[in-house]
Amino acid sequence: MENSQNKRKVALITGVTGQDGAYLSELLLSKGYMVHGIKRRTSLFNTDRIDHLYQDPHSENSNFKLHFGDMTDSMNLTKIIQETQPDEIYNLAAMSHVKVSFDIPEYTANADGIGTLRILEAVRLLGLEKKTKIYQASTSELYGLVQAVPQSETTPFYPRSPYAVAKMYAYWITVNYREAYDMYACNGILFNHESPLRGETFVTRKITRAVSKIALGLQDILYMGNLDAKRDWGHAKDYVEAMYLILQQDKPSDYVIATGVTTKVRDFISLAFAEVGFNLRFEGEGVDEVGILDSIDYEKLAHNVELVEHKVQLGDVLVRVDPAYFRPTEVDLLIGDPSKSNNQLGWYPKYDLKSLVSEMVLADVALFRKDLDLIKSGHHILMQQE
Ligand code: NDP
Ligand code: GDR
Repeated sequence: MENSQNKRKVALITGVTGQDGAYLSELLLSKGYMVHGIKRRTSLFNTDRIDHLYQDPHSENSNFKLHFGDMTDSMNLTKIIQETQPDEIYNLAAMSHVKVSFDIPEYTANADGIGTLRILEAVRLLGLEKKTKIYQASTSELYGLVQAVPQSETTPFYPRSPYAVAKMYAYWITVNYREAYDMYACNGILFNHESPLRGETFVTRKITRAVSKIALGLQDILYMGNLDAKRDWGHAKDYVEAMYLILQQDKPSDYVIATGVTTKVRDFISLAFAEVGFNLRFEGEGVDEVGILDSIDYEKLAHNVELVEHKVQLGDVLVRVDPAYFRPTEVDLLIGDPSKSNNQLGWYPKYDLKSLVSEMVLADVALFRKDLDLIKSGHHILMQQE
């Protein structure tokens, strides 16, 4: 523990139930913080990712506390900030799905754009501008249509979705409050980061779930959108370390957090299938492109999936393109330049893509193995496809 009990730092995390919120909570608790999180009211519990951190709210020694709230409710946010008097706010809450933002653009602008303003303004109105440091979850989606690569803190933005446009407002209002009111407010411009806790509809998790289900005989085909998009993928565990470091500097600033390595969606698919011993070859073009099972590494299959029998045969089509997953405007190429965070924060990622893919696939195999056991014992399980 880095903070002693009587002067422990207080953090407030919006989006605490999300992928990053869960890893960041773990990190800050391990550093001795009192962690407050904002969760939305939902008709069923939505705290799966943080249930292991739960503490009895009646306990006086609790160092993890959840509050109901919403990024669209100024009064609620102001009240929580007033009550918790945080030293650090990590604003992670957002409607974070790029494709869905085309369906709900107004809500996305409200939660992701104006939501950030609500946090900044609450801190200012409560007179906390000298006490409370603010981290804003900015994104590589700001770069959008490629202007230059690799993308750094000085690369111009050209957002390509309602999500990215909302995040662009959030980026600049954070900079503006820093300059106008001398607040410690920073943007982490994070490139894609993934983990076994990644939401099921983001491409990496969609792939690792499908690979696991196909290997276990629970799914036949993986339907995909744009296979040519390139992303700079890192591990969420590494990226929440960067968030923390960004708020521990002498002066506030904005930082790109990335690995500097870019990979095509198609290659991520191949890597994920290879984890279970299935080697693919891709044939065809555009919407007619398919991924075919070319060979099987039986030793790997038995080692990672513990399966001797499986449903698929050599030559089976395991991947097809479905244009329903295409986006009206796409971001083709992201590759970050992390020099500033390397040099100023001393931040370097510990995971590479191979270890990330392996961890995700093995976690999903373990998850669906449980479902398989339930199905075998007569239970009905909904095999929803993302
Ligand atoms: P997730 O989608 O996993 O989590 C988003 C969190 O925001 C969830 O806790 C969600 O709650 C909450 N949330 C959504 N809308 C609201 C709202 N109106 N009010 C309150 N809470 C809300 O995202 P990640 O953890 O992956 O990402 C964290 C942040 O970082 C997001 O802002 C994202 O845009 C940004 N980002 C993510 C990157 C990535 O690669 N993961 C890269 C760059 C930026 P619920 O659980 O109820 O849905
Ligand atoms: P992204 O992540 O849009 O980069 O936003 P996502 O994983 O959704 O897409 C990455 C790329 O894969 C292509 N793609 C598909 N994507 C999905 N979701 N489903 C598919 O079937 C599919 N097929 C191909 C996409 O077109 C895209 O090019 C994520 C989010 O976490 C944001 O909140 C965050 O800001 C950025 O990363 C950095």
